[in-house]
Amino acid sequence: MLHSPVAATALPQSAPFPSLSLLFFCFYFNILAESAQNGGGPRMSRSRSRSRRVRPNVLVTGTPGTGKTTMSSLLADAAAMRHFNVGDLVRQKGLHDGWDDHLHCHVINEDMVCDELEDSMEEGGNIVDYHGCDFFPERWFDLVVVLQTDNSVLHDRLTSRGYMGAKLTNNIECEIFQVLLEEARESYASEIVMPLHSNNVEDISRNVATLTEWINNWRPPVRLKFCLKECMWLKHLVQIVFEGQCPIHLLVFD
Ligand code: DAT
Repeated sequence: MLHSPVAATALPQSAPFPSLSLLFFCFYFNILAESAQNGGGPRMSRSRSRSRRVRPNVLVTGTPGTGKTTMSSLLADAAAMRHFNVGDLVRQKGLHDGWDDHLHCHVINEDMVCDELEDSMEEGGNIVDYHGCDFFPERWFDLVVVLQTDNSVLHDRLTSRGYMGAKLTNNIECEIFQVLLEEARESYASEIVMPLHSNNVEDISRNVATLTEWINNWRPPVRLKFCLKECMWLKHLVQIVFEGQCPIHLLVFD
């Protein structure tokens, strides 16, 4: 039988298993990629360790009055998650830099809020509800829900809450121009941003059911993560299998 001369010379004697070689290089670059991810970017700087959470974190955002707190609290009960209402947390723990007389609200201290939430977020199983989303570390969330309400419905909700003047106008405009949806899409991967209507009680029930199912079906993303020690162990195993003749060039590990 004739053999192709190209094929016969293409593979050096010392490396008869190029696919395994390739595999090891993949592991190596995986390590590099992991370390770059853990240290990369300003929003990753709060913690260098990659999360090992087994339950997801969900951010529920939207203009004030769209129903974040109502929906989040029902969802927390239905899916056995912790609910953090960031507005309440800021008031209760004093995570602010004083009072804004113009907008009649506290000036939130974003760093203090993130520090307060960090440990819980690392554990997973949290629903965070807040009318802003661009200052949280991106790595915290597996799903970002943006609640949306028709302007006339929202207007009635906000006036019955006592909003008036600039505060009322700003919030209605915020909803008209879909500011929170845009902020969410700019701050998180578009595939994890989920806009949901929140006009009536049927919407609440449907949203809670949809999100409960999503949470219960969530599995941690599979990440090929090999540390150098594990790779060396694998190299030794291959050497034993091939009776001391390791066919793989492992220059990157030597
Ligand atoms: P947010 O947390 O976004 O400020 P909320 O949960 O406090 O909003 O709700 C504001 C008010 O509107 C409150 O009285 C409950 C009501 N509400 C919220 N979502 C609703 C919905 N989908 N249908 C009817 N009423 C709703």
